[in-house]
Amino acid sequence: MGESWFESGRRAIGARSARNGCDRGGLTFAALGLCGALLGAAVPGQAATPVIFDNDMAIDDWSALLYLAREPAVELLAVTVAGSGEAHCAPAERNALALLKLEGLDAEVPVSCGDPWPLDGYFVFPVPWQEDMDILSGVKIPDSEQAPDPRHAVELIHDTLQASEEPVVLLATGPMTNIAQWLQRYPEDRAKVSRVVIMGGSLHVPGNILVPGFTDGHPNRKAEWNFYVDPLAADILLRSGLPVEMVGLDVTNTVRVTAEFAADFKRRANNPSAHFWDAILDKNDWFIASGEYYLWDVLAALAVTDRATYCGSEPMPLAVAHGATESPWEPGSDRSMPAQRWDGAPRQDLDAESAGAVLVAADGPPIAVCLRTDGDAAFERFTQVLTSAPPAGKGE
Ligand SMILES: [Ca+2]
Repeated sequence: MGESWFESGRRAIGARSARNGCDRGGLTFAALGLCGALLGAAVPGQAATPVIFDNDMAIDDWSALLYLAREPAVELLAVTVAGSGEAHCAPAERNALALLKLEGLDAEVPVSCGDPWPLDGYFVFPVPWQEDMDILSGVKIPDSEQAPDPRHAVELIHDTLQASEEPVVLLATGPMTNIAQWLQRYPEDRAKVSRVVIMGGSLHVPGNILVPGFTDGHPNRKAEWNFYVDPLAADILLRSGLPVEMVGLDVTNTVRVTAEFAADFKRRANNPSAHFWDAILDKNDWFIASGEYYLWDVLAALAVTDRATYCGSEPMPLAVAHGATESPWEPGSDRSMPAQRWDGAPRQDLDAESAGAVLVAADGPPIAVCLRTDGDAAFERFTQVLTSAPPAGKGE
């Protein structure tokens, strides 16, 4: 630990600028006039967007992380894990660092986890999913030699924002636990945030909690998983007044992963990150065949760089249901959570039937609800970034 995190962060920014290949001398793509043309979103001379990626290290968080690491229009500042989400903290941190190592970024992008439970309630993702996410679906990649950042995820978000000279995009693709805690602990950080892009919620379409073979009999028909697991956190964020863009099931339903997409990706895979993702698709062929797998988090990541294409939105004030109940839903609850919530109040049982449902509020700050997207463009852009030759200066 001979270097402060701030210094390492500055070094990472320099490294990423070189990776982007658009602002260095020598034989770069920029010098050849190809920087923007080859990789689409990056424009020579245009600074990359600084992003903090708060996620829960599940299957499509992995692909979103690789996309962000390779996307020239993104400057990935930090990765924080919502421990309330689909993977457990320790394996999630280890896996995030291993994925960053595929792109040579594990020494430059700090990774840390937050609380391993939601703000309130006892809901968890199905245990078989958690176990599969903890082991990257059984796909082996080399571990990073880097240790996770010792700070709590909320502290890492705060410090990263304070260190950034430019406003930062928060991209959240797990339960909003870390984001809600950060908002309450560091309200002065708001000015440092340009946008909050989230994968979560469903407004005009049914939820996705009921999954045959995993959650049979579940009473919830409205919620999306990230909102369901920590509905109080989602409600705090949507009512916060921050500029939130909600990439929910209304648009992610248009990016269903198909066997045809997987075959096309396999044909184009040409580097370690792409080969990893190809192996994940192979391991999850059953998931693809079920018709239940979508590029949820990837679509939110794409909206960070190209909102016009991926998030045609309408503004409306929203809230998220998180009512308590005297009749808890025991399947899918974890009673090992602390009896107290994050704020010291008693942890409550939340109503499983309504938890996480998105409600149109009578008033309040408007949320940009994404209702239109270009699914074909999303698949192509994702594949293009994951299979493009590394930008000049990239790679060790
Ligand atoms: Ca996720």
